[in-house]
Amino acid sequence: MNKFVNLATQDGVAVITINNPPVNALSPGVPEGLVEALDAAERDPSARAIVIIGGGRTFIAGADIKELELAASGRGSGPPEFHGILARIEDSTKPVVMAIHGTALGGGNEVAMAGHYRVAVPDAQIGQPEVNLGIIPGAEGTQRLPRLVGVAAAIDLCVSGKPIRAPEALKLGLIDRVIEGDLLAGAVAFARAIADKGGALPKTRELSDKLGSEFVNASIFAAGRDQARKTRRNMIAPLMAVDAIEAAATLPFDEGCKKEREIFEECIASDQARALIHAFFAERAVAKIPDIPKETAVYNIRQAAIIGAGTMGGGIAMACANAGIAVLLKEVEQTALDRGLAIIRKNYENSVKKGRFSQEVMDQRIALIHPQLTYDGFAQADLIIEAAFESMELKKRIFGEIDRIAQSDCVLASNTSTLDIDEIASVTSRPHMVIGLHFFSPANVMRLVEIVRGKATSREVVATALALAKKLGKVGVVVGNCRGFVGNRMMLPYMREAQFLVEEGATPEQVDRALTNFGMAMGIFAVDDMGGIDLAWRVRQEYKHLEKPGVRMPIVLEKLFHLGRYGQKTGAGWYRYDENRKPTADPEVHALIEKTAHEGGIERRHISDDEIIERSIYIMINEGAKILEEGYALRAADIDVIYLTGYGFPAYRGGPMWYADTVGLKQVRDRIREFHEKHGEFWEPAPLLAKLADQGETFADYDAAREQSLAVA
Ligand code: 3H9
Repeated sequence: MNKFVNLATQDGVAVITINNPPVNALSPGVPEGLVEALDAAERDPSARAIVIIGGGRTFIAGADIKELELAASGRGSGPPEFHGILARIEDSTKPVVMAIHGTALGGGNEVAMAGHYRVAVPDAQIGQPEVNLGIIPGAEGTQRLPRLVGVAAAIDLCVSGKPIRAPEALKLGLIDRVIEGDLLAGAVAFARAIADKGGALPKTRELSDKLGSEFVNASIFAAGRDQARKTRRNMIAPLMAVDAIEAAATLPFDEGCKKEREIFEECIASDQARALIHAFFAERAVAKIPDIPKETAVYNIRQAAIIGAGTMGGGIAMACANAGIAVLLKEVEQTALDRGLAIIRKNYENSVKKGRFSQEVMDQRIALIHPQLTYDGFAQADLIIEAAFESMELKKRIFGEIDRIAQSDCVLASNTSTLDIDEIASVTSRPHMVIGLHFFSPANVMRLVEIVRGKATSREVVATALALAKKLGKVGVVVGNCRGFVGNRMMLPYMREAQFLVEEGATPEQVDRALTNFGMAMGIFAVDDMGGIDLAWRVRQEYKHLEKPGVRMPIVLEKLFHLGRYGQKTGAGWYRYDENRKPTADPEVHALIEKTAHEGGIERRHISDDEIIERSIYIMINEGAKILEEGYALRAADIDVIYLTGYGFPAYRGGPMWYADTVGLKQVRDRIREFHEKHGEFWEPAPLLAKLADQGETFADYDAAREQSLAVA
């Protein structure tokens, strides 16, 4: 038909195949090809029914997000419009059967729902993930979905954005049959049977029996809006998706579609959609490293070995086992090993209880983790990850030991969060095999892995780390070897500024509330208490020699440490905790802060939430700009991905650097200059930030220019 759509006939059924790799997105040309193919199939007297199927690894994964990006930024000719193709499918005079494998997401599911029937292989995934892009289903999905699955399930699918597998879709009425074995053969046989049976063709838009009554729906919509507010805090699209589904339940189909379109267009023009679409592409761009082409050879990781069964080591072991990688887990003492394993077991048991996977899956995963006190079997490992205490001396000793044992092709990784990877590598005979794999706690859950590239790390080892991150279901971001790498290097000034803010007049609760209202997953003081004030104190001691004499540092944290207030684990830190670790404000901490301020000659004043946000977030942005200019992050977008996947930065703000662009770099620079004058040298403006602001450019412009120059190189 055209280069995207192919038409053939099989056993008296027209088979329309969509070929738009890699994910068969509905890019320009695909809908047109579909219409042509449908016309031809209807004209063909030998075809009694029509099957639409995806070529390659998937059905249709949605509208082309590049098109949406253009529409969101006001470029292009507006968002794509699929009304014509959907009506054309549904009005077909021959039965149309959608044959689904891989994913039918967003516009993909919307096309599928316009078919008269849907069949799918058992592991096919079907869903409406648009809210993850800051939009709602915009191709009649909010109108057809409740007609097929009912209002409550439609709300759940559209608000959560989570896909479901074929068996659940069958239960809900979203598909008509699960096909075991060959999908095309099964779909063709299904289509023939429908044609044999004859009769009227079911059109989703004409269904109404699952739309419910106004009385029953009232509580369902209220619950849906609650779910949206709770699980998608501060986000516009999930609430708007509920509005659109409400239109389905209260208006005729065509009017409901009009309403959906209005809401869709409002969403796509929002800052949130722009930020989330940026995040989507940024997450995929991080794997593109200019000097590491796709074809770079990677080491095959079948057997991993981990040193340290503490919180990090245990979490990394689970992440490996979850991906089917066998793990040797080594500790120095039996009690520590037992404790580590007990935590792993408990975590898995909780997942089984919550129905995330079966007991059988849990048993398989635990069986992949082999606890031990020796280096037995390490000689056969393909990857060794050291996850010991954060001490250079200890890490060097361990790397010396594993260098003597490991096979020559074994990747040697450290989970250090701050230490110099080159110094660690220097004690081995093979620095090219050494890399940092900085996982985030809990490592079985958090998606980020900072991949720290040392000066000698080989390209193959970096490529292996990226492939490993993908296999573990994580996002690997390659960063340079500077103090704290990217994430923690930006985190330190953020923490310090928050402490200055409380000394100057804010309270920990006010700072945390302002930050969570801004959208951070947790306030910074709550983070401190969770991570441990003792740990924060220890990290500070490692770098105390770098602090300049005469430059004032905040000191309340030191005082909390000396009082034994280590945070959640001791029941008290910046907050006081009950036995369920629920925090409350602590007057003792307030008194301590006031006393400290008084002793330091600091006059406390009212601090606004706006100042809290500016000082906390801009200091991070300023550090991010320095990191970027120094080359420790390849792109501003890489920094965004680090903060979105590892530090709880709100996705709908796109990450700190994207957020700076949306505020306007001139405004950010001007405020930083003011803070510099008022608060001193920690606020030294980053030259890159100042330059971009002077030129009226953004970090996104900087990335785009750099992408081009890197491609030329
Ligand atoms: C929508 O449908 C709106 C409608 O309701 C209404 C409109 C009016 N478009 O993720 P991967 C690219 S909104 C364009 O690494 P995986 C991706 O950038 C859409 N490109 O693979 C990457 O490119 P590159 C609703 C897309 O196997 C390559 O494909 N749908 C699209 O790990 C491989 O991607 C969604 O939100 C797209 N739709 O995961 C689904 N999708 O190689 C979004 C992917 O140059 N997609 N690309 O970096 C996904 O969730 C995953 O890509 C998927 C595959 C699960 C499909």
